[in-house]
Parts: sequence; C-alpha cells; structure tokens
Amino acid sequence: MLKSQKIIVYGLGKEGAAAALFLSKSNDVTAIDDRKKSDFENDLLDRLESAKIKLYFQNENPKSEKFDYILRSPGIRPDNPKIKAYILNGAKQITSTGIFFEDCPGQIIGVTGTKGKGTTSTLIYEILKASGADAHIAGNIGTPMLEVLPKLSQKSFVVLELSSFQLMDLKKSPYVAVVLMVTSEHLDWHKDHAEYLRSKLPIISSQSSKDFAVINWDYPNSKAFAASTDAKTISFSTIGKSADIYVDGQNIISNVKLTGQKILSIEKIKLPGRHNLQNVCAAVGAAQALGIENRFIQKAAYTFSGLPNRLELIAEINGVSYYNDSFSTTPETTIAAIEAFQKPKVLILGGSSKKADFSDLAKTIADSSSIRALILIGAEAKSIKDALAKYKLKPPTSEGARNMQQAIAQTLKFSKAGDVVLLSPACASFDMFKNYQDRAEQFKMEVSKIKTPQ
Ligand code: UMA
Repeated sequence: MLKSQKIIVYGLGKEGAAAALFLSKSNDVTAIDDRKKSDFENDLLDRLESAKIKLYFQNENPKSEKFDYILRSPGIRPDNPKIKAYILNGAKQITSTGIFFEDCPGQIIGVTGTKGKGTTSTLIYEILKASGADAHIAGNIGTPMLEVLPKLSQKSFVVLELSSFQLMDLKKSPYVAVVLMVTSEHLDWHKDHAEYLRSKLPIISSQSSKDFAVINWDYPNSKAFAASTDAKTISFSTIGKSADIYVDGQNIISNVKLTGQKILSIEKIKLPGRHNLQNVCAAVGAAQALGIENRFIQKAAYTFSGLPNRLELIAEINGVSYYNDSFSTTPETTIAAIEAFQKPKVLILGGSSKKADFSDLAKTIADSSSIRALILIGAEAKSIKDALAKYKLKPPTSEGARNMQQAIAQTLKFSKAGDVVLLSPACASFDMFKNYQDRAEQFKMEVSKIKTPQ
C-alpha cells in the first residue's frame, strides 16, 4: 500500500482518474494529461480538485519535477519521453494493474488474449455469481481496477480483463490466468509482433505451482505460454480431443476432475457462433480451477447471451435479422462473425486502419457461399478490395457510403427475408465515427428507421 509518497499520474482517462482519486487518500498526488483542460468534464475536474490533486494539462508542467512514483495510464507506452524524464529524475514507474495486484486481498482471475477477453471474463464472473461467491469484474472491460479495490475482502473473487497495455510491465501474476487465442493486434502501438506477444507473458510468468493457467491449445502463440509458467496447466481446444477440456459432438467435455465428464450441452449455450465455444471452454477451465460445481457453470452458460456490440441481435425487420458486431475491429473477429451464421449475409465492412492484413478475410469471403453482398465503408475499403482482387468469384460489392444511413440504404438493395445484415467492420471506426460504440449506436438508429410494410 503506497503511503505518504509523491506520485504523478500520467493520463487522466478512466484509469488515470480512478488511480489519482484512489492514491490521493494517502499520498500527495499530481496528475498530467496532454489534452487541454476544456476537453474534460467539469464534474471530473471538480472531483479531482476536491481531492486536492494538482492538475496540469497540455503544455503545462508541474513546478517540481521530482516524484517518488510515476503512474503510467495503459494507453501510454512505458518508453514515452515524459515518463523517461520523470524516471531520470528518480521516479519509479507504476501502473494501476501493479498496485491492484499488490493490494488485492481476494483471488484474482486474469483473462487475456487477442479476442474474447470481455466475453470470457463476463462469463466467468456470471458463473462465480451463480455460485453465490462475492464476485467482481474490472479492467479493460471498462471498470478501473482501483475503483473496485476498496470493495474487496479475502473472500472476494475478481475477474480482470487484461490487455497487453495493462500487462506489459506487471511483476505479479493471477491465481487463475486465462490465455485465449493470441494472434496479433495493436501493431500501431507495440513496436512489433514480438513485443505484443512478450507484453502478455506477465499473466503467467510469476505464477507458482499453486496457481492455474487455462490455455487455448489451438493457437501456437497461446500454447507457447505453457512453457513459461510454473502453474498447473488446464488446456482447452475446440478442434482436437487431446486437451483437458474439449468439444465432442454436441458436448463440452472435461478431464479436469473426472475423465470424460460432460460439462455442457452445446445446443443450450446462449452465446452465438462457434468461435464463442473457445470462450466457453476457457470459462469452464477457470471455473473448474476455482472448484465451482457444474450446476453453476451450466446455469450461467445457459443464460448468458453475450456483451453488447459483439454479434448482438438488434432487430428483425421484414424477415431480415440485423446483427451489431461493431466491436469487431480485426479481420479475425469478422471471419468468426461470418462463420457464425449459415444464413445468407449482407456484410458491412471497413473503417479506419489498424494496419491489418486482409488476406485471410478475403479468402474467407471468396470461399463463403453465403455472403450475398459486401457494403464497403471507410478508409480501408480500398485495401479490402485489393485483397479480394485476386479472387474471381466474389460477392457483389457496394461502395461509397459516407455515413451509416447510406450504408443501410445500400444493404436494402441486397437483403431478402431470411437474410442476416451484419455490421462486422474488421477495422477501427475513427474515420467516420467517434468510436466503435458510436458506430454501433448509428447502426441501431438507422436500422430502427427501416420501414415495415403496412
Ligand atoms: N494521454 C496522454 N498522453 C498520451 C496518451 C494518452 O495524456 O500520450 C491521455 C489522454 O489524453 C487521455 C488518457 O491519457 O485523457 C487516456 O488514457 P488511456 O488511453 O490509458 O485510456 P483510459 O481512459 O484510462 O482507459 C483505459 C483503457 N484504454 C486503453 O488501454 C487504451 C480502457 O480500455 C479500459 O477500459 C480502461 O482503462 C479501464 O481499465 C479500452 C481499450 O481500447 C477499452 N483497450 C484496448 C483494447 O481493448 O483493444 C487495449
């Protein structure tokens, strides 16, 4: 527990603001942010100022440059020049995640991976709640960990969704670590793919033999994590039957407690899409590591239907089902979304760049016999078209929509009763929308305006 220290918090986003308020109870806290003061809500500024936190914005600098600690917000790289300057002046670098792991009195279940973190974390949290445990959820999912910390006791279980940004300089590991599919992401932030992979290692590298590592055996990058942990490994697979937890026909089977024990019947699972079975298997592994009875795993898995903006059914109009998968900002998640539906699909695809490679997505689109049409939007429309160019057979494509209203109008030219209209962009949103939530809201709004015959 940090006490009577001089701490500077860098970044006043969700995590930085929560950290500044938390630390200000027993430390002398200064906070800086590169945005201008007028960008911040007055309510937040009032709360920070009433907690006697000294605030500096944009080009303003604190009078003293000497601090005991500098707290890095997750979005800021550890080698940021300002951070380096404070370290040169004697400060030690800390993060909210690091403080949380030092001070948390309960059991931590950490979940990382390129995709599926939020869904898996929430399903584990739902299973814990169903079992009657004092369960909490925080982290990348949107609730800062230090906001939750004061509510925890030794009996608490806290599920943390952990991004590479939050893990990269962590010195401790959770009791149960879940490593989902790890491919590649955030190459605009990480130096390279190797750094991205390295940054996730702390989730398992400080575990002891009393801990558990639940690992996706179907992805080489994920499987490789098993070599870096001392924890008991629980492997899971949705394609083979040699892992501890696996899919056999219509069942999820586990060898963790008893050999060949049926845990779940797949047809009763509410989460849509085959890719979600990976997340369900991971949650089963975490729940079994925690000794939770099957009936509670079943209760949660048979009721939890997923998070907003991830393959979310928002409307059925004129026989067409509209699915919002705005959270999909990578080709991998859009491939999973395409594979989640057998029905004919009109796919809204594209957005701003995350330097992704669209070749696998283009192959999936060209190989799929169920894509009725593509509606290409945003700056990446051209790269997606280029990736599709080498395939002779491809769905009809509509381009040029400048907003969601025009994109929906284009879908109406193609969709027929029984089809799925799927917003699964495979790209970031910042060229046309504020963020992926805004993209989802506009999708929902424009869909709600579609007329039904009188
Ligand atoms: N800032 C600077 N200088 C910089 C960069 C940022 O001053 O060079 C300031 C910004 O002006 C802003 C603040 O830092 O005021 C933003 O901080 P942040 O980017 O660390 O974001 P937070 O609002 O603190 O939200 C963070 C996570 N954001 C990131 O990791 C980028 C949230 O994950 C998380 O929900 C939240 O903490 C609570 O833990 C979001 C995310 O996009 C959802 N995560 C990535 C992802 O899921 O792909 C990893």
